[in-house]
Amino acid sequence: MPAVPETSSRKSPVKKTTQFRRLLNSPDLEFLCEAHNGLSARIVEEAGFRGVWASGLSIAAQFGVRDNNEASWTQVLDVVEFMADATSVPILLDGDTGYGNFNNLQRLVRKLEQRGAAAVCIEDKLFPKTNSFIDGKRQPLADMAEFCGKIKAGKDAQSDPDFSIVARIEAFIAGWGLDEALRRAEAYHAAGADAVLIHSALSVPDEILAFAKAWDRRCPIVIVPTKYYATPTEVFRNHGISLVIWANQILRSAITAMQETARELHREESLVRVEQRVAGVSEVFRLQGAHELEAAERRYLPADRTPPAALVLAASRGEELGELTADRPKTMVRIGDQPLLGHIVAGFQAVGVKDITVVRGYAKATVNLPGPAYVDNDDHADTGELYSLALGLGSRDWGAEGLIVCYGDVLFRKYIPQLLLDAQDDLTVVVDTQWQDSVNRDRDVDYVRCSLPYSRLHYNRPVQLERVSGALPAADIHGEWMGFLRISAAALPALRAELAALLSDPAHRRAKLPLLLNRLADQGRVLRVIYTSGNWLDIDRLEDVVNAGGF
Ligand code: SPV
Ligand code: MG
Repeated sequence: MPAVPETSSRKSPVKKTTQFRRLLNSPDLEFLCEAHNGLSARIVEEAGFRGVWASGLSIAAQFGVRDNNEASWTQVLDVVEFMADATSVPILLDGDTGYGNFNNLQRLVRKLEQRGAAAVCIEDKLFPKTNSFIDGKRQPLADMAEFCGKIKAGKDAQSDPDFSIVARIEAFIAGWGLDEALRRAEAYHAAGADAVLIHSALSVPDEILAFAKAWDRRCPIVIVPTKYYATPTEVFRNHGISLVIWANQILRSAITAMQETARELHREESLVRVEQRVAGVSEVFRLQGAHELEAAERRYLPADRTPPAALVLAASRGEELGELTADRPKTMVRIGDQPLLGHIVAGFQAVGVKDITVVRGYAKATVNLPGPAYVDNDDHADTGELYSLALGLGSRDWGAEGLIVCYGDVLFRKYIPQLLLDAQDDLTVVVDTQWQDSVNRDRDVDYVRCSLPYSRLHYNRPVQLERVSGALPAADIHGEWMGFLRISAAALPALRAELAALLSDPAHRRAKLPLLLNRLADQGRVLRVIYTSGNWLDIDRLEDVVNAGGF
C-alpha cells in the first residue's frame, strides 16, 4: 500500500473487476456515466454512479484531437490510470478496436489490469476507427473470425478472472441488419465475451429493441442511447437491457460551461459575474483530495514549529548621529540600499521570523517600512529602552514560541537570530567573545561577566550570564552582550511583572535593558549565554554608519 493514498479515500473491499461483473449480471437495469479524466471520474462517482465509462470520444476530445485513434493507446492508458486513482467504482474503458490485432489487445488487457481498469469494450471495426456517428454506413466491419480470435486472446491474457471484455457490435451502424448483428453477437459470445454492446445511430430504439428481443438474455446487453435519448428508460428495463451508458454528456456539459465562461470573461473583462456561478477554488481542492494530503502531512512531517516573533526597540532618536537623525530616528538612517531597520527586518525574515513588531517613538511617522507591526512610545523623549520593552511586551500575546528582543540600531548576520531559534531556555542572550574590539571606542558597551568564559574545549557546557555593565573590570569581562534576548512564552509573565515593578520607580523611566538583566540574574534566574564571535555592528556614531556600508 502506498503511504499516502492516491486521491481516493473511498476504498471498497470488493475488487473493481468484481463490482463491474456484478453490475453486468445484476437483475436491475444499471448505469455507467462517461468521464474523461480523474476529475470528471470523481464527479461521476460522487453523483452516485456505480461505474464509469472511459469514453474514447471524450478522452480524445479532452486532448483536443479526433476520435480516430489520434491519441496513442498509452496516452489513453495514462488517462485511465488517473481515473482509476480518483475513484473507487469500476471503469469500463472504451478500447476502440483494441488498438491493433489480437496481440495488441493482449498487451492492452494486461496493462489495464495493472492500471486499475475493470473492463474493456472493443468494437468490431478496423484500426484506425472513426466515431460511429460520423458517416457510420461507410465504416467497414472487422472480419468476424478475426474479431473472435481477438476476444479469445483478450480473455486468455487477463489474470483476474473477473476482468470483463465487452464485445461491441457495429452491424447496425455500418448498415447491416438484425441478422448480421445477431450472427456476430452469437459468435462473440461463444468466443468468450462477457457482454455484448449493441450500438445504433437511429433516433428511435427500434434496432436495439429488436436485437434485445431476439437475443433473449443469452448474455448481458449494454447500450448507448446517445441518439435515441428520448426513449423512456423504462423501455430498456422492460427489454432486459443490463447496462445503459450515458456516453458523453459530462464532456458536453463541460464544453458548454467552458464556452460560456470564456466568452463572458472575454466580453466583460471582469471576474465579477463569473465568480458567482463557477465552483470555488475550495471545491477544486476538495475534489483533488487536498484534505488527505493535509492529514498525511500531520502524520509524516515533523511538527511545524512556528518561529518566535521579534520585537525591535527603536524609539530613540540617536542624537550621536547629529544631522542624520534630525528628521528621522537612527533606525531609519540609510545604510547602503535601505534604512537600518530594513536590514534588521530582512535579517529576521531570512531565518523565518516574519512576525516582527517595532517600538517606534522619535519621528515615528518616518518609521513605516511595510511588513512589521508598530507600537508607539509617545513618551520616547523622556523614557528609555526598558519602558519601550514594557510597551512592546504589553501590546499583544506573543504566542507559544515567545519572542526575540533586539535593538533598532544593530546590523547582524542572519546566523545570529538563527542561534536563538533553537534556544530551549526561558531567557537566552547572545554574547560576543570579541569584546576587545570595542575597547577605547568611546561608546556605551554592555560588557558581561558569565559563569564560565568561552572555551573551545568546553563549548557545550551551559553558561549563564551574571552581570551586564559598561564598567566591569577588564579581568571580569567575558564578552559583550549584543542586545539580543530570547524570551520564552513561559518566562513572559514573570518578566512582565519584573518590568512593571522596575518601572513603577520613576527613577527607572530612562533605564536600559541591563538593569532588567542584572535584576533577573540577581534573583537567580537563569540567563543562558550563547557565545559567538563578531558578525554584528551597532550603529552608535557617524563612523559606524560609514563602516556599515562594508558590513
Ligand atoms: C464513445 O463514447 O467514445 C463511444 C460511444 O464509443 S459513441 O461515441 O456513441 O460511439
Ligand atoms: Mg468510442
